Amino acid sequence: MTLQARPLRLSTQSADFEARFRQRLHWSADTNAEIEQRVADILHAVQQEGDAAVLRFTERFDGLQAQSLQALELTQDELKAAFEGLPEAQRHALEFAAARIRSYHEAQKKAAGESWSYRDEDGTLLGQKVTPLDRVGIYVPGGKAAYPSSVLMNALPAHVAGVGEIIMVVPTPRGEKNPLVLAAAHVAGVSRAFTIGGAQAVAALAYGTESIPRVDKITGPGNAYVASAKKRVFGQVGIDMIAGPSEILVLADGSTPADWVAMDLFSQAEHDELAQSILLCPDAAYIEAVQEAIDRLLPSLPRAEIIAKSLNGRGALIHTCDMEEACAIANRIAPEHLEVSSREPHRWEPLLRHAGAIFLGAYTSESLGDYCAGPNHVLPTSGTARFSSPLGVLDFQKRSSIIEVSEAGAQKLGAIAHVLAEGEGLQAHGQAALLRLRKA
Ligand code: HSO
Ligand code: ZN
Repeated sequence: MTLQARPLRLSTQSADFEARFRQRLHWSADTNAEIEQRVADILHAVQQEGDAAVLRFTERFDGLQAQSLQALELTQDELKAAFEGLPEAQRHALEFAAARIRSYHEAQKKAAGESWSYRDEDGTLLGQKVTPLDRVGIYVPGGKAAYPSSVLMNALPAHVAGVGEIIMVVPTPRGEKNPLVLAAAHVAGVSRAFTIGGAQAVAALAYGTESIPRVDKITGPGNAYVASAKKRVFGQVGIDMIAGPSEILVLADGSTPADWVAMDLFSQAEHDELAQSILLCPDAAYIEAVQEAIDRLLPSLPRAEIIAKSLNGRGALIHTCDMEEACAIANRIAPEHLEVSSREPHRWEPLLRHAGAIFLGAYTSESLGDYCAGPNHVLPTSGTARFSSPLGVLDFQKRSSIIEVSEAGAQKLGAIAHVLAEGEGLQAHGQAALLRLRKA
């Protein structure tokens, strides 16, 4: 049987567009009660028993046995050896990508992650002091979603932010290590790494055990167990986000070779059967050309089956009246990745408000952003780009307000504070302000 990928064909002009469009977009992270209960039990056990529980679950779920958790720690020498054992092309690619990701995040820190202050007319000093987190945990998935690039994307912004200690956990079923993941940890400057995963690793990072220090924030993607564990420990520690399946939206005016766009749609579809690839285009003939390219190019890809399932189940090729309407629909979708595959990307960019990352022009394939353009590839999914942002330096810092009131300032502010404190019935607040007023 030949594989076919036929994304849903929609036209904004057809009467049933709205209903079919909404149905195609719908996705819910259905929380499974059984998973929730198992995760709650694992968290509780790790909190109570520490290392012993982590070892027990690691043996049960990953088939990896060890005498102690220290035995599951990867040494810096081991990470370095993994790097040195790679072919030269891979070592170069990792270092090249890391350098660009580092530069981008350094620019981000300069623009938005520095302390600032000013003095008002009374000489009162007001400002914001930015400090890095002391210690963070980075969850790196194992198995089929083991992405060395994600190690770089999580660890490098933490490093640039100035985080004191970066602890990586990576599930390692039966002890089979992924050399590229270890090498990426070396390149990104991970401080300590453990071959543990699942809810038990999240628990160890959140609560701390005899061998694993408690962290302040946990970032990085994972399966349903990891997502559920991250949600549960939130509050005790910070978390980045709960990521859904990958998404790409291509906004095309018909000027990019159809093969390029078809491959870009595949590039996210190949992540996951639930990934979503959508094309928005005002040119009906071009949509035909992209479908033809899909048919022709798909069979050559090793992950054709995943791609076909993703495109058939969640993909769409949408014919719009014009580019303006395509931009409006893109904003409604608020995709993780938005490619503006147009001759005039800067004409459309001002109309685009909601997207995790915006890729401008025919040469900017989303895959370049996944690996080495520089910006982070950990992005808001499932429409959350309406209110959230890519992972970055700011996620590894926190801000403290700074207030130094001058004597003159205390006179003015004291009178105001006194009035408001009286209104709230809080006498000590009012008196603390009044005591500092100059006696007339
Ligand atoms: N596109 C994925 C990231 C990734 N792609 C890693 C390849 N490797 C989510 O943004
Ligand atoms: Zn990707």
